[in-house]
Amino acid sequence: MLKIYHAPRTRGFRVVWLCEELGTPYQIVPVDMSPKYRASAEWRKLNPVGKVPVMSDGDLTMFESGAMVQYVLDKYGAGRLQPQPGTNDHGLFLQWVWFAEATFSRPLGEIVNHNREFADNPLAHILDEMKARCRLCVKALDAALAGKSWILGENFSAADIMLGLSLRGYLRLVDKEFPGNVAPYWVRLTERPAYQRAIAAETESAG
Ligand SMILES: N[C@@H](CCC(=O)N[C@@H](CS)C(=O)NCC(=O)O)C(=O)O
Repeated sequence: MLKIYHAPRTRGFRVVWLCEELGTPYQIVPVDMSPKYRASAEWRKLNPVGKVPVMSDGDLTMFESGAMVQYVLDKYGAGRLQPQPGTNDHGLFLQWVWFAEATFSRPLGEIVNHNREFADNPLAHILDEMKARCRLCVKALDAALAGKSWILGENFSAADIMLGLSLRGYLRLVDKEFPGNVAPYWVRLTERPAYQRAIAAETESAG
């Protein structure tokens, strides 16, 4: 069975949610998020830079949440939740998957790291700059979602899962609500039964 080494509200939620959407069996293995544990030799063996998540499937062990999502789609998706590879739609799917992590989640993660590492003296102008980058991502999403239910149109895909986790972080770290088309998109995402099951599984795993 897939094992997802995960801590609440972090990127492993993408894989948990995807497994819930696909009906793929998985188990959440809770991770101690303390910097001390993440720097330990035990954890660095699984993730060499001390981050979460990690996923294992038999004798395969992986880090990088987007790569895990793609692996699960390709191995267990049977064509669901991603367009046919090699098509224009798949190109746009990859664009939004990568945007969610490489462009949007990056400044969100840096806000968390800055607040932790410089808790005694957080630099407001640095935090403001990172928040501005996050708001620009939400503005891009607002424009891209015009007239659509999901980021690729009428079909929900794993790109929405990737983006959904970033939007979840945005609400916690940047602004308490979304503008324009992003607000109803967020409602649609969080009303999905698989999203709600993933939240329940995450909460239960945290004890
Ligand atoms: N690109 C990586 C980023 C992993 C990442 O930054 N994870 C965060 C939690 S969501 C973390 O472990 N942060 C702790 C740190 O960077 O010190 C992925 O998608 O898995």
